[in-house]
Amino acid sequence: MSGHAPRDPNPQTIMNRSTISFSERLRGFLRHRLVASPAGTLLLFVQRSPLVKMLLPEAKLVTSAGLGEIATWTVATVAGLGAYDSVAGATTITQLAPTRGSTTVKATTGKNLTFVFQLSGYPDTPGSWKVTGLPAGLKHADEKNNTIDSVSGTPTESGTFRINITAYQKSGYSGDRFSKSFVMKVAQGAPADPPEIDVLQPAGVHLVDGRSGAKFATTRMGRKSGPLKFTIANTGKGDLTGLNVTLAGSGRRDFKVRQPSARTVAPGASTAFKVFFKPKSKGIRKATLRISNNDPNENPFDVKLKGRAKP
Ligand SMILES: [Ca+2]
Ligand SMILES: [Ca+2]
Repeated sequence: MSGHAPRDPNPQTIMNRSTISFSERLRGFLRHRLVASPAGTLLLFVQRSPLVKMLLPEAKLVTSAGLGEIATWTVATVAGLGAYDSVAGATTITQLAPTRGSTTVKATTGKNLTFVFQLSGYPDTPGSWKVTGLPAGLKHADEKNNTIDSVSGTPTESGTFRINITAYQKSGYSGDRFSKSFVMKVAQGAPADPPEIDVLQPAGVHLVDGRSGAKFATTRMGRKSGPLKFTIANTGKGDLTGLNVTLAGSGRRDFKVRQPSARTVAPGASTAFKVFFKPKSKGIRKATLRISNNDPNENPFDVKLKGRAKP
């Protein structure tokens, strides 16, 4: 008999107090597994082990005659034969929703997901839960003292994610633990509210991405022309974000840009920026004005620039 007082068995247990010695020994074998109540441990073992036929009579024998050594020998043999893992398998974390029983969780960016999971086969209620590997946009409910926990939200990144869930016997992620991995497959969904970029120069003239051009007045080499003002409007339903203006092409050093005053434009709003011609060499100078943005089909938005430099 071990020195400390045994805990009260779970009411549902089939065992009585006379099995505590056996149970304590069994608990010793399984101490790295998620086991709490000694009687509960034995119950799990008896219920779930493939060696149930072998063990159940032994347990009864222990109960009636107190022959703990036989039971201990049996457990040691079971552990040695590799049944140890099947004992651990009695406790499991399963998916309740959206796909009950599956280890794969399917999701789509932009669509709400509620992933519910449950710890079963364990006599105690987990004190705390930990979830790692979630894609952006999802949040762990972080339940306390609950056999059921969940993750919900709207995924914002697509891909395949390995989600690891751990149930802890006690609060603060302590005590015995049990972990389970799930594969979350997040498909790319169409943005519900895309932005729509509209670039105007001069005011009132709508430019076409990759085709339209803007021409500067003839300028002396080394001098700076007057500015051409470009307006960026958002005629879509979602925010136009990530605005950044750069220059490309052979004559990119012959022009100067000032970044738009706003990097994000709300639906129905606009911002503006200026471009100057400051040629370093004579003749016709060309470059491409490149507006980075998050419009689904006009990123980057390109405009051809042209100017003539005189000596
Ligand atoms: Ca567009
Ligand atoms: Ca457009």
